[in-house]
Amino acid sequence: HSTTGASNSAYYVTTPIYYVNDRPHLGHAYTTVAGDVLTRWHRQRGEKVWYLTGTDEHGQKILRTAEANGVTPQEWCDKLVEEAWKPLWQHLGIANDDFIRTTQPRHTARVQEFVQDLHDKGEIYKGGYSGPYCVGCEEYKLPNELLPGATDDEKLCPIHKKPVEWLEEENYFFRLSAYGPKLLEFYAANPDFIAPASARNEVLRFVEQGLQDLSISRSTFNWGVPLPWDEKHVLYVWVDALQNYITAAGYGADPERFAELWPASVHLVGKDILRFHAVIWPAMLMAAGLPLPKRVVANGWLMVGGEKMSKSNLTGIAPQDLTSHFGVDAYRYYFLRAIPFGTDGSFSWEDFGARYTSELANDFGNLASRVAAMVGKYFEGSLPAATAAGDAEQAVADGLVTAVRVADRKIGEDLDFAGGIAAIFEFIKQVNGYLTEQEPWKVAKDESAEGQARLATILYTAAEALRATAVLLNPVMPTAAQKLWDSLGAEAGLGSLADQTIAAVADWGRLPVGSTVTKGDILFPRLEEKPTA
Ligand code: ME8
Repeated sequence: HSTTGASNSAYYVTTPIYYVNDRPHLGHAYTTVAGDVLTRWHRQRGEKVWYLTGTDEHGQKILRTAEANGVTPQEWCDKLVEEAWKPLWQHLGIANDDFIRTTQPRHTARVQEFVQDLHDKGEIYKGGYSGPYCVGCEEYKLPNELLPGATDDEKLCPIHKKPVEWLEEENYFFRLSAYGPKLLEFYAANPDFIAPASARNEVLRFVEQGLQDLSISRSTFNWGVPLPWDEKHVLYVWVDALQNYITAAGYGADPERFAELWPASVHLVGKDILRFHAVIWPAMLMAAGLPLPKRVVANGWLMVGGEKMSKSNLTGIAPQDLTSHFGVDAYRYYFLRAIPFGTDGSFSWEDFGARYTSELANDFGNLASRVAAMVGKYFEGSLPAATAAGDAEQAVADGLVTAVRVADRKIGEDLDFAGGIAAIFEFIKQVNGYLTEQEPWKVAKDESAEGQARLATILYTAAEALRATAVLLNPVMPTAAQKLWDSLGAEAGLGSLADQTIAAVADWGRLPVGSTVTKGDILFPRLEEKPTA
């Protein structure tokens, strides 16, 4: 069963393919974790989902890094992919279905066919271009967007704050300028194509100014995909890179798979690369006669000291420094919960520590361990039946219905991760409030049949609420959710956590009476002192 439309279509999510000139940092992990949560949420709906990430390995930036390190570019890429990028995604529990590398023949061969096709259709012509170029962005810049440098002659890239270089080349051009009106028509007909609204407006303003044709080849170096009709040129790295989304999906190689996956449901990107995805990529697909992706969603920037966090201003914090302190689950949770998706945000140890303690350890972790402890103490770990339910219990069940509805819309549709997670934690707060009001530890002292029936009802209600919480938080914090599932003894009656659907999660009373509840691992242990280094 699928809610994505045609029965053969999968929910296909992509991340940018990252440059492997250096190791991954918090910014890359931010986009990839967001994509993973989105992916897992749709899986939890029972949909067919495909999650793609990978690496961008051609271009001048990679070539220069390899040269500076005295190895071939291929050796450099192989090393970074295997030693840094793949291990980080594994460490963070990223459940990607494929990992595309742009140096793989399954990519380069298809890319050559794609551009040959555009060439055959007259979409590509030979011309000359000169202009300021930023190697960091791998992009020609417009003179009016540059910042002043140290001398009169020096101009800086507005993103990298590094000097641009003057490039003058004879190369091939894609007739991008012809697509301005068609793109504007497309944006108007598909108001949800670009999100958030700020990103959409930026793209509209940019395209309304008129587009220039795009230089799509380089002849001054050879680390790239050779143009099939003129092998002295390699394809511009961005044109090569964007096509990963279709080459990985089986374009030109596996028509059945391609029909299932393409067009992508969501391209997740940082706002720095919005134009490539919302202007150049759709124009090239139009030129090739292929369907356009359904959505391009831009995340904001993680900032350090008021600047976009980048390889050069990291202040030395790697994702692993944070996971070793807070754990992987809390890491996945924190950035999505603390920063509204689409806006810029800063990381601080203090804020992370505060949320960890109040939201994860106290509100969520303590609730789970208190409930398990009481079922253990009063009912020998066998979940009792709720035979005396009333308005208070109904209110908890109603709260769950709301939480599921809101979270499903916000996470699954709007990519408002902070809002969706907040809705789930509202429910957790409600359950805590319910226990505070019902005072099961006092009710336990009433040994009458009514007293024991109330105690059983309260504990069933709390455990059943936790059952739902485990499912709802599984996409965000899979390890903690699994521990909770285990501690509720839910698998025996309900099957695996992965098999629980969002549609059924609010059906009250699913956790079977008699489930074996045990006090498992503490979900979020007290933090050690913050590392000083
Ligand atoms: O641009 N905050 O690769 P890249 C949030 N190879 N997200 C950030 C970030 C930050 N401070 N820094 C990086 C490229 N990102 C191209 C992409 S796609 C066909 C080719 C994330 O290694 C964000 O998603 O520079 C951004 O778009 C991406 O990393 C850029 O990674």
